[in-house]
Amino acid sequence: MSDAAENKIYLADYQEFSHLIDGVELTFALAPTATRVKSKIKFRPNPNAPAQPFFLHGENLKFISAKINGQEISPTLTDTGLTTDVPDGAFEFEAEVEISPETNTALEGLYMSNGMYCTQCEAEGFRKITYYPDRPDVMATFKVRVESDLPVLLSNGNPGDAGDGFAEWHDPWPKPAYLFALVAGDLIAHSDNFTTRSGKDVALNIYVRKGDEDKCAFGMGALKRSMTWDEQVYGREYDLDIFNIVAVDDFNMGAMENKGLNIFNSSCVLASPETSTDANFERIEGIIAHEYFHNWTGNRITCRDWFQLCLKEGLTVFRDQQFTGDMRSHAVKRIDDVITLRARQFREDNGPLAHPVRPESFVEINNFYTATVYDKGAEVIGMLKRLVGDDAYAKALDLYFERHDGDAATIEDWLKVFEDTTGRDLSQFAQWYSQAGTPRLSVSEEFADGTYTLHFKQHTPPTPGQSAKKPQVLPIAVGLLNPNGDEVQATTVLEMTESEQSFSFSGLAAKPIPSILREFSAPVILERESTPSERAFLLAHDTDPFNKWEAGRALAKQTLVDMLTNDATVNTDLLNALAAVLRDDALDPAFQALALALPSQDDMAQTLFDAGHTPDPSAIYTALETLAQSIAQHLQDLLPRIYAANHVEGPFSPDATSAGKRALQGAVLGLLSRLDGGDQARAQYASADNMTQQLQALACLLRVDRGQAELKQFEAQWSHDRLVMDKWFGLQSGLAAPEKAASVTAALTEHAAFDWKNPNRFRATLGGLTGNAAGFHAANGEGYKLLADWLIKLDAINPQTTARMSTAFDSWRRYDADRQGQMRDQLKRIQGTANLSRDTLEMVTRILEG
Ligand code: B3K
Ligand code: ZN
Repeated sequence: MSDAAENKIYLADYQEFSHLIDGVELTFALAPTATRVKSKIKFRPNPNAPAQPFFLHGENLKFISAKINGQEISPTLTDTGLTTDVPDGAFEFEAEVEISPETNTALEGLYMSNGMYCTQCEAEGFRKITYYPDRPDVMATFKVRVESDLPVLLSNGNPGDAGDGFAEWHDPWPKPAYLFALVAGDLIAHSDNFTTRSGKDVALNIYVRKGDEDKCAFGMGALKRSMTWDEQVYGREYDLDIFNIVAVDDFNMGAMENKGLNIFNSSCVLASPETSTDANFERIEGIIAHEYFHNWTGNRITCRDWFQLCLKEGLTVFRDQQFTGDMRSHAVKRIDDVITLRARQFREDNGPLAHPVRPESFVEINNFYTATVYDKGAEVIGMLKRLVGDDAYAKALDLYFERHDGDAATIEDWLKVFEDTTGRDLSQFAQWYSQAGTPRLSVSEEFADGTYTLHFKQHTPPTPGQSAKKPQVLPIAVGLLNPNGDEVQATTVLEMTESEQSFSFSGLAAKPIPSILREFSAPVILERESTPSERAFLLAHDTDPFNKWEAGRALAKQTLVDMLTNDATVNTDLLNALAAVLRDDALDPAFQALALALPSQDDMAQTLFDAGHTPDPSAIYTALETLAQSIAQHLQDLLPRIYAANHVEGPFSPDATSAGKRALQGAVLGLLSRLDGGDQARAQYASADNMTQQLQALACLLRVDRGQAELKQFEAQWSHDRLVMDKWFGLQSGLAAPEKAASVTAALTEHAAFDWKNPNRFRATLGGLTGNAAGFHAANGEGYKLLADWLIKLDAINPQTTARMSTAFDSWRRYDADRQGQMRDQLKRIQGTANLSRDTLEMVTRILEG
C-alpha cells in the first residue's frame, strides 16, 4: 500500500482526547463562497487521557483568527489541523474561519445543492467546517446561530430565537460533531405532529424544494409508524420538541441521522404513485425508519471510535429489518435481505475487499461504510438474538440503553450486556466481529435405527491479512420433514462451535428430508449435495418460507451450473416446481414473484468461481436467457390467468399486499413478453397509472429489444422530474444488450440531462452499466474503459462516490486472463492518476493487492 499505508489508522492505537467539552457555540454567516464560521468551545482537561499536544482537526479552512480565554493566539496550522499551547486547567477556545460551500463538490462538510446550504459530517466532515476534535468520543451540547436571508434556517435540537435574517438552535443532548447539521434554503415544510407515549408533543416537518410538497405524505406516515414502533418494540421515545427531515438532491448516500435534523437524499424520501415504484416506497419507509432509529442506536449511544461503526450500523439495520418485517411480511423481507446480503456482502467477503465487521485499520473511514459493517453487522445481531432467545434479547437491549445512554461505546460494551443478562460466555461469538470471510458449512447425513444424524463441518477461507481462521459459533436452525411432506421435527436451533460437529434426532419412522439453515440463521455458504427432486420437494413442502424459496433458488442455480458446465438442458423438475408454485393460490403473490425470479448474473459468476470454474459472463447471460425462455414456454398456459388474477383494482396503494400482486404481475409480464414479443407489455405501458407498472412494462420491452417509442414517450413525460429521469438513465444502461451496453452508456453520458456532478444521476447511469454484468464484462473491454474514464473524472470533484463505485472492479480475479488483464490495466490507470484522492487510492490499491 506504499503511500497510503503510511496514513493507516489502527484500532489498537486508540487513546482518549486530551480534553472534555462543556459546550459549543457556533455562528454561521452564510455566503456561497465566503461563509464565516465563528466557534466558542469550552474545554477542560480529560483526567483519563494520556499526555498529548492539543490538536484540533481542520481541513480546507481559511484561518481568520483564534483566541484562548480572549487572548489572540498564533497556532501552528497544517493541512490536517491546528496545534497550540493551552493552559493547564479549563479554558475557552474561539476561532473564526472562512469556507466556500458553493465550490465544495465533494459533498462533505457544508456545501450547496440547488441554492440550498446543507451539511454532511459523518464520518469526518465537521473538520471542513471549523477547527474541532472531530472524533465520535468527544461529545458536547451545541448552540448554533445561522445568519442568512434564506427563509428556512435549521440546525440540530430545539428552536431558539429567530428573527429577520437569523435563527438559533439549541441541542440539549451531548453529541459528537459527526451528528452536527445545518440547512438553509427556500424550502416548503410538510408538517404534522406526534405525541409520544409519555404525552410529549413533537412537531414533525419534511422540508422540500417547491414542487415536491405533494411527495411528502408517505414519508411522514413512515416517520410516525417508526416512532410508534420504536416505542412499542424497543421502549424508545423521541427526546426533542421537533424532528425535521430535509430532502437534498445532491447527496453521496441515502440519508443521515443528524440529531433532530435528518438529511435525506431526495430519492430516499420523496414518493408518489406516479413517480415511485413499490420498491421505492418500501425503501423509503425502511430508510426513514433506519435514520429515526439511530436517534437511540447511534445518537444517544454513539461509537467510541470509527472502528466501532457496526455498533450503530449493524444494530440499526437489524432494527429497520425487523420494522419492515412487522409492517409488511417477515418471510418476504428475509428473502429480500438474504438476496442483498449475498449480492453485496458475500461478494465483498469473498474478494480483495474482505474485512471484519469491526475492521482493525483503515486509511479513509468513508471506505468502510460497507455491506460487511452494515449487513453482516445486522446478521451478527440476528444470530445473537437467536442464540439467547427473544426475551433475553429484549432484556439485554434494555440494559444496553440503561447502562450506556450518553456513552461513546464499543463492541465489548455491547457484548457485555448480553453476557451480564444471560450469563453466557460470548468470547467465541465475539470472533464474528474480528474474523473476516464467509464460512463454508458442509453437511452429510446418516440414518440408522430411527436415529437421524447431521454431520457438519465448517471452514472459512483465508481473506486479505487473515490467513488462519477459527471455527465460528453458528446457530443452525433445522427442521425435518417426512417423505409425505409432513413436518416431523419443528424448527430447532443447533449451536455449532467446533470445526466438526454432529447432531442427532431419534424416534423417526423413516429417513427424513432435512430443512437446514431455516430463515438463513447464519451468514454462511451451505454446501450440501442434493438432488433436483429433493429440492423440488422442499420447494413444495417446506414450512419455513425462507427455505422453501431457497430450495427453488438452489434448484435454479444447479440447473444453470449444469447448463454452463455440462451443456445440460433445462431441468424439468425446476419447470414443474415453478408451475406448482404459480398454481398454489394459497401462496403470497410476493413470494411467488420471488420464486419466479432467477439468480443474478453476478451470483452465477461467483457460484461458478466457487465451484472451480472460470465464469464466462456472456455464457452466463445466454444461459439465463435460455432458462427464462424455457420457463415462459413451460408456463405459457398459466401466465395469462395469473396476470389477470393479480390485477389490483382501485386507486394505487403502496401496501404490501397490493405491491406483492404487482410484483407477481411484473414477473409474469417478463415471461409473457418472451412469448408475445412485448404486446402485453406495450398494453400495460399504455394503460399504467403508476410508476411500478409503467417501469415494469418499459423494462420488459427493452429486454425483448423493443420499446424505443416508449423510451421517447417516457422521456417527454418525465423530463421535468429528476428522480424519474434517473430511472430512465439507469434502465437503458442496465438493460442494454451486452454488446451495446458500453456504447449505450457512453451515449447517455452525452445526453443534455446527464449531470455527472449529481451522484444520483452518475450512479444511475454508470451503476446501470456495472450492474449489467455481461455488458460491463464485454470481451472488448469497452465497459471497463468507460467506467475508468468516468471514475478518473469524478474523483477530482467527488472522492467518496468515486471510491464507492470503483468496487465494480473488485471481482476482477474471478475472470479469464484477458478480462483480468483488462481490469488490472484500468485499475492501474486509475491508481496512477495524478492527485488521486486518498479514498479512491485506498480502494483501487486494496482491490489490486487483496
Ligand atoms: N450514518 C450514515 C452514513 C454516513 C456515511 C458516511 N460516508 C447513514 C446511515 O447509515 O444511516
Ligand atoms: Zn445507519
